[in-house]
Amino acid sequence: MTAPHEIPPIYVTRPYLPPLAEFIPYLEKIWENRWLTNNGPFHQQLESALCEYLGVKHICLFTNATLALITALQALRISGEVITTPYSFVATSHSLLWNGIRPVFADIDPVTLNLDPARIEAAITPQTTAIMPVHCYGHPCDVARIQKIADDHNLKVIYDAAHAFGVQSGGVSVLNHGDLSVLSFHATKVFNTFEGGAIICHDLKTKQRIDNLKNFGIVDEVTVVASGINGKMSEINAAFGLLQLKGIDGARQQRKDIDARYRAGLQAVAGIHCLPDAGEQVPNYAYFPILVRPDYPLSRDALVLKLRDCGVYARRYFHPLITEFPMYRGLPSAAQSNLPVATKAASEVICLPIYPTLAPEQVDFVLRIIAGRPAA
Ligand code: T4K
Repeated sequence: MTAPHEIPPIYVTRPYLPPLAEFIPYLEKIWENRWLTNNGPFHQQLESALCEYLGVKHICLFTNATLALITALQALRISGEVITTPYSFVATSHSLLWNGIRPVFADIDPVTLNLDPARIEAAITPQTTAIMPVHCYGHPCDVARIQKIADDHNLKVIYDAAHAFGVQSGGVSVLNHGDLSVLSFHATKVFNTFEGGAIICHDLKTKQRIDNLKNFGIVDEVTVVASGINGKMSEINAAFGLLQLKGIDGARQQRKDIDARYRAGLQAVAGIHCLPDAGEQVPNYAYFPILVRPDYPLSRDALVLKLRDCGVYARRYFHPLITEFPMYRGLPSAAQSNLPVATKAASEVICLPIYPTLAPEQVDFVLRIIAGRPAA
């Protein structure tokens, strides 16, 4: 089946962009202020606006989530071993290596594809200092069990919440769990500032330490107290974030509609498994992963190619597992035998296109390819 000529490529995601004309007044203001970065007025406004929208106490904006993860580990003085998931984007574990920390990979839960708390507990050694779980695809981890393990073993918890913008669980933001949470505002995310990220923390003292670490460790003109990085968000990125925030609820509703259309359309397709829907939680519909099981007529990779031939650029997030990359595969915890659930998920997953401007007819087109039905 080939894509009709008028159908442009359908990517796994497209950035949500408000009308260009609405951004011009923000640019004019930046030109007028001549304040381009280093905690400028739009930066401060975005921090306040996000605290309110997300329902969190403190937020520290960053250039991207990778630098935010690296800084979060530094802020809590994490060393030794950190337990994390192999089923994520490679930035999660790279942040550990950048700090000289040894990643210890634990397997994931077969239903949520998030770190399995029982496997976290089993991976603890005297060198373990922290846990770095990922709210994969924006689905909340088992935060209560992870906190109990952390409390029992005196460990810190840093959530890689790159996918979890706006997600709530038990009536509160999922970002309020753990010691720190890190968001990504990359172009491919639910809320984007072109590039960007943030650390969420719960007290002012920690915010001050993080703000200091993202500004070279500078305290004042003559005092540098740590080997901090340059992780600051510029005024252009912050201004774009403020504009984008105005339309975010509408964009999330459009994602929700697409999620529902996929679920209904895939219900009867043998061999295609969708992850459970959000139930009582407030999700953000960041991704739409499906698992291609053996009773589907094609292999996962054959379906990816078939979609691509039709102009649909679905992605295999997260294949390969992080543990298959050369800088990790020699670690004992990276062995496939330690990670059977993650290994299976990575061999079955396809993330289907989901973004606010994806039209219902485009969703139906993707569904027809998967169902093996001829074009309408
Ligand atoms: N932790 C987790 C769990 C993460 O998933 C990520 C990032 C991070 C940490 C680190 O966050 P940041 O440091 O990036 O803030 C993408 C993103 O680059 C990456 O941010 C994201 N996770 C990861 C899951 O996906 P790629 O290599 O797949 O991106 P790329 O360039 O192939 O883009 C995917 C599709 O998106 C394209 O086919 C088309 C569309 N696209 C992309 C861009 C950049 C656009 O339409 N416009 C664009 O500007 O990694």
